[in-house]
Amino acid sequence: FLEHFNWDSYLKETGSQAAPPHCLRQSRIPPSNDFKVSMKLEAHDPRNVTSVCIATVIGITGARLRLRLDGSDNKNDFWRLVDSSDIQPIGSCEKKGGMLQPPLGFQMNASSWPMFLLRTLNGAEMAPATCFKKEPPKPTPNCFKVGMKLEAIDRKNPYLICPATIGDVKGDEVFITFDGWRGAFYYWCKYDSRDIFPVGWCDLTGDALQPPGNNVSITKTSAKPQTSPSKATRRSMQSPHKSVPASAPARGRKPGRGKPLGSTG
Ligand code: MLY
Repeated sequence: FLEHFNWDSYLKETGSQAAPPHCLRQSRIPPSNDFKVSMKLEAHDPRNVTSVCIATVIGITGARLRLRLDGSDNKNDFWRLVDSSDIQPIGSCEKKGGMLQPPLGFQMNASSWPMFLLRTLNGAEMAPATCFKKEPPKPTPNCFKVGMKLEAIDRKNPYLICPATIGDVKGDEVFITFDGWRGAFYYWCKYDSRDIFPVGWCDLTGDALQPPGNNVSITKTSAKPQTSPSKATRRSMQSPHKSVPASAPARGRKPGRGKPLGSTG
C-alpha cells in the first residue's frame, strides 16, 4: 500500500515552513510542457558544457524533459526544464555563428560526425520554438533560511524530485538536505539553481514527488542502504516530531541535519 505524501500535514508535523516561492528561480505557474517524445532540439552537453549538441526528447516528466544526446549512449540521459537556458530550437547554434559538436563519448569516429549530423537531422521532428519557454529571472538576493522546506532534484538520481530542507546558507549558496536520507545525497548549490523548487511544484506539474526516506541513522556498522522504507518506519516518520532539538545545538551544527527522523531515541 502507498501512503500519499502530503506537504500540509508534513509541514505541520515537522513544525516547519515552506521556502517562500519568491526565493526560488522558478515560475510561479509552472510552464506548460508542449514537447513530444522523439522531438529534437539543441542542448548543452552536461559533461562538456561549452558544446552545443543535438538531443532527442526521450521522455516527458512534469515541466521537464528527459534528453539523450544524439550519437551518445543511453547511460547519460539528463533532465531539463522546458524553460531551461540549456536548451534551444535546432538552428539556434548556427544562427549565432556556432557549430554543433559531437557529444562527449561520441560513439563513432570523430571524422564521421558531419555525416552523422546530416543523417540524424534528416527527416527528424524538430521541436518548434513555441515549446521553449523563457527562463524566469534570478531572484535577488538569497533569501533562504536554514530549516525552510522545498522540493529538490536528487543529483545522484536526477529523475527524482524529493522533499528537502535548507541545511545551511553561505553567501549565494544553499545546502540542500533530503528529508529522511543520509548526507551522501546532500549538496551545495546556488540559491538560484534550477534544480530546486517550491513546495507544491510537483503537484502543479504532475511530476512525481518522492516521499521522504527513513535512512538517516548513521551507525558505524551501517549495513547496505535500504531503498524502500518499511511500513513501520514510514509510520514512525508520520508521528509528530520537531526537527529542532530542545537543547541548543552545538556551534556550527544546524538543527535538523543528520538527526535520525525515524529514531525512537
Ligand atoms: N536506490 C538508491 C535511491 C536513493 C534515492 C535517494 N534520494 C531520494 C535522496 C539508494 O538507496 O542509493
